[in-house]
Amino acid sequence: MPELAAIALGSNLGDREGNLLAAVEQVRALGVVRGVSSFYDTAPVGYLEQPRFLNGALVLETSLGPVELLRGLLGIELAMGRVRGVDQGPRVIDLDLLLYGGLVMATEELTVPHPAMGERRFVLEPLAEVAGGMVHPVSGVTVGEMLRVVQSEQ
Ligand code: PH2
Ligand code: MG
Ligand code: MG
Repeated sequence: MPELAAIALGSNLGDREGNLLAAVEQVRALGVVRGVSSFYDTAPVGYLEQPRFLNGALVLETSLGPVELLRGLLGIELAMGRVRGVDQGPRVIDLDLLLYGGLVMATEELTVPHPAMGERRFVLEPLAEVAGGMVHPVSGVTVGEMLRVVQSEQ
């Protein structure tokens, strides 16, 4: 049974828009892309001494299991030349698995839902465009409602 997965995209090195578009094309190898958000120019959060990001989100219908999907996303990051440097630091491409249907899991390799998604406007704003009705399986709150909460805080 295929599942709907929500994936966040970010880039703050090189041709940011080209990088996000190339990543979307490569994600098509992992399933059927059901929606791609607009891209948002955002100030860096966390580690501040780095260029601004371009962030987006997509919804993927996939028959891959969650860990296979995660490994597929990491493979795209590597193929696009991502080098692991400073934690939270600059990157050509970052693909984060946010939600995988209603699955809740936490292992060393993968935690879904993504633990920080509810605090990150740069994640929720694009995600709400393509998956506003998706429900966070722990809180039971929709993505659209989560966005309204962070908008009222930030
Ligand atoms: N990603 C981070 C750290 N900080 N800030 C913005 N605006 N966008 C990001 O994608 C981002 C960040 C680590 O993954
Ligand atoms: Mg990230
Ligand atoms: Mg990441």
